[in-house]
Amino acid sequence: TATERSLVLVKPDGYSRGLTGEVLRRIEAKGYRLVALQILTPTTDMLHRHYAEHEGKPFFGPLVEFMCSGRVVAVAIEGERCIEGFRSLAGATDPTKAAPGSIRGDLGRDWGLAVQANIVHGSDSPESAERELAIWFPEL
Ligand code: YYY
Ligand code: MG
Repeated sequence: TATERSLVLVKPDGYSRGLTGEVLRRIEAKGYRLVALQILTPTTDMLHRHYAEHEGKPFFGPLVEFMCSGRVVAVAIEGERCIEGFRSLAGATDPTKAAPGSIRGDLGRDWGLAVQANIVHGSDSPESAERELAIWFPEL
């Protein structure tokens, strides 16, 4: 096992629905530490870098537009295997398919209305975490 850092984003739907505290509560209850936290409206430039792996996919444009439509809470977390652990807390990408008990499974709404909206983002690998943390927290 290894102490890792991961990037978590509370997306505009999560922030506007007042779910930030609930997401942070679950992260802390799991035993991960909050290392840095910022509330901001991201620029399209940041989002293009953040979601570079999805460039060219049909949902890329709507995803970037959604992500800069409002405030986002960026959180750097730290803990043993927290990259995989937070992905597990978040649940599957599609909120309807996400298991009950997960953030998306418990709190996410069906994608019928807004396909991009699934409350949270979490880095998916150590390489992604390092790359994404440098975008959102260059000072870390
Ligand atoms: O890592 P995760 O957020 O669970 O999913 P990704 O496959 O990396 O996709 C990033 C983001 O894009 C997802 O959270 C919602 C959105 N998205 C979408 O709008 N439509 C899809 N078919 C797949 C993903
Ligand atoms: Mg992803």
